[in-house]
Parts: sequence; C-alpha cells; structure tokens
Amino acid sequence: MKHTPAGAADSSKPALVVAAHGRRGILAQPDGRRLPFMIRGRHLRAYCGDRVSFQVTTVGEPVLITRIEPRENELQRLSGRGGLPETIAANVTHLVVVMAALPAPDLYLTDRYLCAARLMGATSTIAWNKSDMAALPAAELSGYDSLGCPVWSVSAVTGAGIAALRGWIGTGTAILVGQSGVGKSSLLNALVPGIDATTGEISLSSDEGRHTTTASVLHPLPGGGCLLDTPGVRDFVPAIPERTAISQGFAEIDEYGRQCRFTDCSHLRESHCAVQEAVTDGLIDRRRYESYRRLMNLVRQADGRAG
Ligand SMILES: Nc1nc2c(ncn2[C@@H]2O[C@H](COP(=O)(O)OP(=O)(O)O)[C@@H](O)[C@H]2O)c(=O)[nH]1
Ligand SMILES: [Mg+2]
Ligand SMILES: [Zn+2]
Repeated sequence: MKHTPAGAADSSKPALVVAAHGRRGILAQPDGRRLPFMIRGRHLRAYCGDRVSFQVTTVGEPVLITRIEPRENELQRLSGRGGLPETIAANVTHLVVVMAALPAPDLYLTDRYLCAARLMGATSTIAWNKSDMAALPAAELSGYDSLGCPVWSVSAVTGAGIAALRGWIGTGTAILVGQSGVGKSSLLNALVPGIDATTGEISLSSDEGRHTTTASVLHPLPGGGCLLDTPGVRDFVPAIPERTAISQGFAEIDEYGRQCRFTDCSHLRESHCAVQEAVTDGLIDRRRYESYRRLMNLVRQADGRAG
C-alpha cells in the first residue's frame, strides 16, 4: 500500500496551475497548498489558469499532470515567429485594458483588446491609470460604458480606485494589458498586496535544467480572484482573429449587423448594410467603426502574406 505522509499532495481533487513554463510549473490545491509539477510526453500542455488532475509518483518529486480539464477559453497572443497565435493562459475571465495620459492613449489598440476579449468570452474593462497626474477623459471614453465595458479611474501611486477595480475582478481571473509604460507592473503591485512584481517572478528550471526561465504566474487577490502576470509577454497584443469573426468582437457592429441584407456582409462596402447606415446615422461611433475597418484590413494583409 502506498504511504501518504500527512500534508502531502491530495490528488483526488483538481488543482489550479498557478505558474507554468514549458513542461514545468506549480499547482495550487483547493486548500492553498502548492506543489511543483511536470508534464511527461508531448501530448499535454498546461498553462496558467488550467485546472488539472495529477498523480504523485515519488514523494518529494514534482507531481505528474495526467489530465487537463476542458478549458473555457485560451488567451492567445501573436508570437514573434511567423505571427502565429500562441496560447499564454487558460480560463482568463477578465481583461483589464490599462490606459493613461502618458504614453498617449491608442484607442485603436484598446478596441483590439476589447475585440479579443469578446471573442474569447471574457469581460473587459478600462483602467485609467495615473489619475493623480491627469483626470479621466470622461467624454472621450464615455462610449465604452454603454458597450458593457466599465471605465475606472485608478492610481497605482495613491491607491485611488484600486479596491473598486479589485471588486470588479471579483473571483475571476484577470490580466492587465496595455501599452508599455501605462503602469501595468505598478498596478499589479497595488492590486496584489505584499508582492513585488520583480521579486514575485518565479524562475523554473527548463526541461533540460540548463537555464532558468521566467514563468507566467497567477497571483491570488484578496477577494478570491487571480491576476495573471506573464513577464515574457508583458506588452501582449492579441492574436488577430479570423476575418469573419471580427464583427462579433465589436458589440455594436455585431448587433446592427444582424439586420444587413447579406448574412456574410463585411460591413465595408456592401449596399443595404445596416452597420454602415448606423454609422451614417450616428448610432455607431465613427471611431469605433474605423477601428473595425483597420482590424479587418490588417487581417486581409496577414491573410495575403500567408497565401
Ligand atoms: N504618477 C503616476 N505614475 C505612475 C502610476 N503608475 C505607474 N506610474 C509610473 O509609470 C511608469 C511606468 O510604469 P510601469 O508599471 O513600469 O508600466 P508598464 O510598462 O505598463 O508595466 C513608471 O515610472 C511608474 O512609476 C500612477 O498611478 N501615477
Ligand atoms: Mg511592466
Ligand atoms: Zn453590413
């Protein structure tokens, strides 16, 4: 009979992957205990946010992941190589788009994040950071609230709005995204009490054990949620979606698009296009429509290169 020492791994319940790199990482058990894990073979791949079953082989050695629970979604970004989408986390429920007065806001990029969030089934919000330096441009961002994307005024420096943002994340799993310099690392420190984003990085030895790499980490939040930090991909840009899916990533275009004459309407040039009419009538914000058009063109260019 196998002897299980007190305090050892309980493999009867699924655990959460809270740090992952390659085929190694750390699991958190439901009672909060942490266990190093590894994956054998090439058919399994675990990401931060995955819920997994595991097996204890040798006490004191990393446990073996045997099964990955079906994922609700995958967070994907463009990889450097050939622009292929690469999964960086699983079961991400909330995307926090961080913006600030400096660097100057790029609403096109914001819309691209919101599109990616909607397509992966995550909710999104905008955190206007550095509010101690420049107040939230309420008029410019007012349209986002009505798209189901609340806008928070926060400051990583003074702590203003931090509890409210944490409350919005609730028990979900969130990631901070946005341009370099907007304050994502600073907000991570403000949201997760007691961590230091630099020393909070976890280094795992690679499969070969020759060098260490920085893992993606899920930090627990006081309210029961988690905040994902992906040091290697801090300035994450979402993967370009399928061209036919982009309109579904824009809530208002998705809504008006149902009234277009053609079910496969691209809402760019067709006649009897309810989306273009709504833009003309001022029912859809012109700048949001321009974001949609730019993303559609970007995908056409990408498809052109691939073909
Ligand atoms: N005044 C002010 N400065 C901030 C705030 N948050 C971040 N910063 C500064 O903005 C710069 C970039 O912050 P950082 O967290 O590294 O941004 P990241 O690149 O998005 O991770 C740093 O100099 C921070 O000190 C804030 O709320 N108020
Ligand atoms: Mg940073
Ligand atoms: Zn249309």
